[in-house]
Amino acid sequence: MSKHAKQNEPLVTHLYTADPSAHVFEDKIYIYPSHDLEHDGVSDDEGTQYTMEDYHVFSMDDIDAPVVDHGQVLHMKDVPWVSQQMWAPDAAFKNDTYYFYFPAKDKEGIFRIGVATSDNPAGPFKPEPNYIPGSYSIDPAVFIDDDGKAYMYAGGLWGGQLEKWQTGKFDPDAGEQNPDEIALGPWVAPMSDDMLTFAEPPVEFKILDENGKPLLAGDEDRRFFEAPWVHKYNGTYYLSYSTGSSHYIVYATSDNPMGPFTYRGRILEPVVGWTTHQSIVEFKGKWYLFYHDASLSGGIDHRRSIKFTEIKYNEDGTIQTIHPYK
Ligand code: FUB
Repeated sequence: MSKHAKQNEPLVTHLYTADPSAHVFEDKIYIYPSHDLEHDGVSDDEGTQYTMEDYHVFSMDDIDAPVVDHGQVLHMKDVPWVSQQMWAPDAAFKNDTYYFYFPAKDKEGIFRIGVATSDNPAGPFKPEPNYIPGSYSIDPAVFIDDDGKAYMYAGGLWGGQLEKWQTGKFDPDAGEQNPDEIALGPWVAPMSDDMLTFAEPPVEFKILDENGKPLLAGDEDRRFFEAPWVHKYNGTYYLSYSTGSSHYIVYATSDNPMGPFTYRGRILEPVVGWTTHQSIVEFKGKWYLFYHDASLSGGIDHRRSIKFTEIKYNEDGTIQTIHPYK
């Protein structure tokens, strides 16, 4: 089943899809989203409503071409360490291999990040038997720099459990930060050459304000919540992310892929639904934001649809804010 891709319209209508990570592989756009299941179960701050179990991969030969569903590429039952909730994934290409990264809860109910491989960007993907040692929380995004070095970024508050790792160990009782504490940032880890493990343990990095001071936890319009994504434009590293409770996609920049990053502004105003999650990719000389909203399901937050729109940079490198329904 496929329809022609159109900006700001659902790219997929026969399934609910979210958290699109878009990449250009083999001259096409490949999209690696989550797959929202239709259910009427519990909805809470832990994200229990996101009971996803598998992944599909989609591709577009061009920006207005039909969207092709390559079918189920990985299912929970094929991953020995996973107990539930296969959330926002990403993919990368190196060593003539396609790597698919996905977060899920392990048998202890702790979010970890797994990896699966294929020789085809459309999968299917064969999972490694265990999660990546040292990985935790959700929303992995892998960025490969011009020198070939790869970095994984990840993290997400609340249901994503990031605040439970503040001591370096998982504390199931750890609660939210106080508003005047320095906000928790995402973590970054350089990947080993085999792309299956970390070359160095994950380190948290901060997002700074215009005066070089770390953003505070109470700064909900700007502080990191989830969905980190890094792209490079004119030699600068751009970290985009969701602010969660205030529902913005914002960005921060750095001259170092390991951070820290400085907050720069808003990319996407709130969409229909609680969550917002993005990726940014260059294709044929233009830049695109892939995102999701819940308009296809009439606003049911765990039945989302992936979309895309073009983004524009100003001369100074800032990104123009997108109003998704204007
Ligand atoms: O799709 C499940 C979770 O919702 C993702 O991991 C978050 O980024 C949010 O979109």
